[in-house]
Amino acid sequence: MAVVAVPNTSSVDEIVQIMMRDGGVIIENFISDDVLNILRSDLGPILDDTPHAAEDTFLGTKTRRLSRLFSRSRAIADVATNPLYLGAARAILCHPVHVWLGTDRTEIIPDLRIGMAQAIQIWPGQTAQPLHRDDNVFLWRHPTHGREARVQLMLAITDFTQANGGTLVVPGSHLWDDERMPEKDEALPTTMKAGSALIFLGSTYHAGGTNLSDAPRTGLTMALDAAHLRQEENMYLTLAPDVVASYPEEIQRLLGWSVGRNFMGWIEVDGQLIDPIELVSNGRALPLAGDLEAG
Ligand SMILES: O=C(O)CCC(=O)C(=O)O
Ligand SMILES: [Fe+2]
Repeated sequence: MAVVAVPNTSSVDEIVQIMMRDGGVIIENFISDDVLNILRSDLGPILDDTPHAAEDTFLGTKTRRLSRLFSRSRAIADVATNPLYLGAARAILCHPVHVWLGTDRTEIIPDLRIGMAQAIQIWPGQTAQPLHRDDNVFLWRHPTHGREARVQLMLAITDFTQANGGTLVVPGSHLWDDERMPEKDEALPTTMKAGSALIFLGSTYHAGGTNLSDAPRTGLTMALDAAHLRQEENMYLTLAPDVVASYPEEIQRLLGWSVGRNFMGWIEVDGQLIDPIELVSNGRALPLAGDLEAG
């Protein structure tokens, strides 16, 4: 058995149908060689200088994780706006809901947000991550009855193989409840050529695999999320870092400068996913400088 792979000429409907049945699908030749080469040349040198993550259970100590990607390669925009990815995420996440505004029964169509983006480079010797669901960040409950929170992408920057830690996926696990434990022997490795991508639901159990090869495996992951899963007021744009820093830590955390055990709210600094409170409390400037010029 293998994760189902389809050509990039498939329709959004075909892709969504497979995702809702299996939890994920591979799209062959998801991006062009040109975009792939730009991603490699923009991110490769930064990854070369990025230390391995320091946390061993989930993030891996032989794994490099690089975020803030929109300030590191403009080609990330081509990944986010790929019509099959964006189209599938819209079809899965943007179901209209109805609310009463006084006597008006108003239809609201949920929007999408990019929830995270990260290059993940698994080095030889790294063992597999624990199987998990990426909608854990929202503490989403299952079964979702079709009400999903997140549509995740894993783009192969190098070839993904069983030997080099190609993402492990448990087909059908998006339908399980929260009592059922995922078993390692239920997972299939994602094998795909560089430029192809796995798209999967936030409710699908998966994990980075063990890299038994002699070269790093590089992937680029991104989440498109239901846009309402956020703070209502955009504190990050309206409060200057020094104003936030002038409040007690309890207020800083309540405002959102914090991370939970469910990984909600991390920032990437020097390859580590850290609690933003660390930057606020030791006076380092936020937001962090990027590597791209604006404009
Ligand atoms: O690197 C991979 O293949 C998967 C990584 C992953 O699932 C995660 O870090 O949440
Ligand atoms: Fe994950």
